[in-house]
Amino acid sequence: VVGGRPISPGELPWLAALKRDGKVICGATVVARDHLITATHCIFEVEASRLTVLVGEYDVNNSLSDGIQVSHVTQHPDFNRFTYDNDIAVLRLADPIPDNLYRPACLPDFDDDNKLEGVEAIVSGWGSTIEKGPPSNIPMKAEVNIWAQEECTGAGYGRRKVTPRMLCANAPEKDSCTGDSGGPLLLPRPHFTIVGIVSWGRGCARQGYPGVYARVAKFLPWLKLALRHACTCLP
Ligand code: 4AZ
Repeated sequence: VVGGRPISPGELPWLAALKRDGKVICGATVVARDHLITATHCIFEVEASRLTVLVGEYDVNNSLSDGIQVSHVTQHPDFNRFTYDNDIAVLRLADPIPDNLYRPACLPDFDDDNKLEGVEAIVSGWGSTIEKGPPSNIPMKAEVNIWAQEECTGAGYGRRKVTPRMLCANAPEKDSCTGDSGGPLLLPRPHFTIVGIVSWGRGCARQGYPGVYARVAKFLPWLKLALRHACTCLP
């Protein structure tokens, strides 16, 4: 996260770090006892056996555990590895998250979607704090504003298409960045609700190039199946 500040321990308990071969590669969001949401591009063609998630961790360089083993990955069947359309995936865990660490985020409801324009949301993660910088040991957060969809499709991205399954968000000098991918874009009210998944952008916090997120509300029917109806914070 560029232009953010450290979150305090326990402040965003649904924020998880995704590890591949023991190394943090992306963020993820807890939505049920044994399910998290992330970006498909984070785990594209990676076997579940190589993946673990850190839940309730703060300093990922001094983590208390190796993480919880991922038992199954559901990539979105229409993920496009060139355009990043449909960049969403569900991770199933081999063991449920322990009670004391379990605090899920909510999924949006359908009509939320057109109300998102102009709304302030929170992006968070262990990604770079400056473009091309190293990842952060502790999670950072920043407030960003969700763009009108027409503005986003007309943004500097030009030929690189922003599809209806995406949303744009930024604020001056604030953005998601490398390593934040797969993590949540959250609305704090009325409950912490995951409206976006960090997906792509051109650099970080560049003027005219907002962060692009998978638009979670577009995937609710698919998510309910992939989550096997296990989600405890459905609207
Ligand atoms: C990345 O490489 C990445 N500024 C994530 C988010 C953004 C850019 C790049 C958005 O994972």
